[in-house]
Amino acid sequence: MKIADARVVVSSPGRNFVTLVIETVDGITGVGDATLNGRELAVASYLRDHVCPLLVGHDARRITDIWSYLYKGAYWRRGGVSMAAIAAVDVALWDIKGKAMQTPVYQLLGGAARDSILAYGHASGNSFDELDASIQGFLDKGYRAIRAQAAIPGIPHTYGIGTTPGATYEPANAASPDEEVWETSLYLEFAPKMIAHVREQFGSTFQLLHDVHHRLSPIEAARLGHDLEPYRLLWLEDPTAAEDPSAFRTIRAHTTIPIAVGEVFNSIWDFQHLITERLIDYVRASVSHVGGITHLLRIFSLADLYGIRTGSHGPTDLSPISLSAALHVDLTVPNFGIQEYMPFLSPAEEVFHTSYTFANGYLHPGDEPGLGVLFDEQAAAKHPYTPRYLPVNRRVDGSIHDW
Ligand code: KDG
Ligand code: MG
Repeated sequence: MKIADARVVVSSPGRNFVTLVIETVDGITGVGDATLNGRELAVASYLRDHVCPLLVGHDARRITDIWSYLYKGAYWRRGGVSMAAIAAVDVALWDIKGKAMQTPVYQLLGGAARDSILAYGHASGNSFDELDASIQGFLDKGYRAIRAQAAIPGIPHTYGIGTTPGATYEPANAASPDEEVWETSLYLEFAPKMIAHVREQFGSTFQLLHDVHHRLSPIEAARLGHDLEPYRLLWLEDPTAAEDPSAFRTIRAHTTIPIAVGEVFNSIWDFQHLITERLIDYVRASVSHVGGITHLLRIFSLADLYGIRTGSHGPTDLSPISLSAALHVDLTVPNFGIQEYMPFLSPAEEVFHTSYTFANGYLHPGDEPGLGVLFDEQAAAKHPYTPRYLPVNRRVDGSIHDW
């Protein structure tokens, strides 16, 4: 089953996506997601110029061999661009294998270890009233786990707030990066009040999560974790800039709040010490940023040895192909925790036809052969790439802060 062709489609149905299409000589097509928000064309070039030509003639069934060929063969290790490119190849090859064997990918990974996949949605508001309405909207749709973010008084454009209650949050909507304002002291005062408000309003009827988005120093994060302990969060996400694993020793020394980290990581090596020193509780890896299903499984297996659960990244800046791939993995791994879920912005559904379902707070990847995603290249062509960037953060004194 040799690879006959590999091509890259960059489209913008609501937002930018980079899609890899691999075809075998037998006429089987597989798709992979190579989207790296705000740096889409770099991955497209990596694939087009350096990967697609190398794939032709390889046996599509040898997924692990092709993974190692691209990872070790490049000599240069890891990095967001390279690992997104390798992920797209890997996921497309799993899709091909499933289609060739007429079975959903999750069956190839050992079969279902659970009936369905607990999902969390993103509630947000510019005020507590708006946040309450947003949370109620998610509860009405059946969600059992909800992330809560609210606008910090005194700071314009807080991270994670939809433009209208219930609307999907899309930060990468400007042709050049928007500049947002950040003030840590205001956030540290506000966040515990916001989380306390949610628990007072709704009790403990659902799992509650919160994303700090990398903005605190280790000791600030430790203080926040301590302040939030009474509210029993499922997790506190990305409390500090993730590249310094030693920060998590400080956090752990001061609080028992569960910590989730990893959406910006690229490989098992980024997670190694966080997992083996038990410094985190949830692995937030993104299937399309850590080299695909093959490598994600290795990370999840290592985490399982240490009692750490999965919490795959699933925002709308990964394409529906990534969400589908994550769901096939979620259904099978013993240490599954929770899956992030954001409904896609229109008109993504016209380009990516998916088999996954959401009901009563749970997702399922469906039982179509392969990943269960039909990518409509003609529909994609109607939505050409448009440059869009994530915002940058400046502190009130004008200096750059983590976004
Ligand atoms: O492109 C950046 C997003 O993926 C990120 O801001 C989303 O933090 C995020 C989350 O938890 O989904
Ligand atoms: Mg996050």
